[in-house]
Amino acid sequence: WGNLGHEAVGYVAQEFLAPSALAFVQSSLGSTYNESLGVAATWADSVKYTKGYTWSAPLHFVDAEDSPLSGSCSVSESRDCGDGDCILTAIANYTTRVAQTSLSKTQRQEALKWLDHYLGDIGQPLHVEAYEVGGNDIDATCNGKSTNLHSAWDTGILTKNIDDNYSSSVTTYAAALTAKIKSGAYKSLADGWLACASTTAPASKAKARRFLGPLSTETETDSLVGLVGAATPATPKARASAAITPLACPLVWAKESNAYCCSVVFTYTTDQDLCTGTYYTKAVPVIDLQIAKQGYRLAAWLNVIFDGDT
Ligand code: DCM
Ligand code: DCM
Ligand code: DCM
Ligand code: ZN
Ligand code: ZN
Repeated sequence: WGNLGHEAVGYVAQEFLAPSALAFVQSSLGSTYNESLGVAATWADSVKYTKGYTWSAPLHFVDAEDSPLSGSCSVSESRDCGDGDCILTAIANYTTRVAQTSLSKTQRQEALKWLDHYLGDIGQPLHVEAYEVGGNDIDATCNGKSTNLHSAWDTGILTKNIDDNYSSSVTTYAAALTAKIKSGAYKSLADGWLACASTTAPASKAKARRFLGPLSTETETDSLVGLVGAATPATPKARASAAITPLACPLVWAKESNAYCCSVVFTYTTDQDLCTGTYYTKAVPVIDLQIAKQGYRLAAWLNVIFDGDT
């Protein structure tokens, strides 16, 4: 997402934090970010191309090598994140680090800001799609202006929706999504959004074994959970060789998001303007849902980490 999408995810999440998660968010982000996940959500993009942070650029997405134009959408960790450098492993890494009391305040604040951002990006269907560089290489038109498919989904469609229906105010938009979760059309769905909320369960035993090597059979389950939550190796070199085990939930969210590539994202016709008419009308409810859902999931994720809630 662009800034508006990320801010909306953060502002929605802020409304659902349990006491200990809220206290950590407020003290960690501080006045620099107005103690708000909404304000802090765009930090990850602001540093992406700056010195010392270029390693983070591939962590904003996972290139799912599926065939959305043939109606075949899928995400596979071994196929799509084999090098361990994608949004799935990034969420696992920063889930461990945000709770790691041995890290500095700055490192834990950064871990929070990465989670704030990546739990948003994983809900953008084209951040879970390899085809044409996640749609970046597909020319598109939005409101009569030349752009690309990825950018229309990150920014163009959402900007028009917020301009037209929410007085160009992202906080008004986030408040509307929050109200839909608390008492509106999303209320009956929200529980289902948290069907996956374990911050420790590995994506699969087989996958963990591939990343971590053979484990003794009798203690396999415990070892896996322990390793997922284990302290991160200290040196960059050690980190590089000890790949992070992906977690079950980010993969679930990624599959849900990627499925929209088949059902909606690639259903435009030649020369169709993506930010008006039938395509826009189809895309807006998906974008609203994905942003609301990821905001709610971000809160639940932090609540599990800091309050032990489910
Ligand atoms: N690093 C890592 N795993 C991450 C993020 C960063 O191992 N998820 C490493 C890469 C670099 C160091 O941290 O060794 C910081 O990056 P740089 O050296 O580019 O400043
Ligand atoms: N992006 C993506 N998948 C890729 C490459 C990039 O989802 N394989 C995203 C990251 C940014 C946007 O596309 O949101 C533009 O990428 P960049 O800034 O790297 O050009
Ligand atoms: N880093 C990270 N994830 C890790 C380990 C490190 O993002 N698992 C980042 C934090 C620091 C940088 O890499 O910005 C260098 O880390 P260190 O100071 O631990 O070498
Ligand atoms: Zn993007
Ligand atoms: Zn991003």
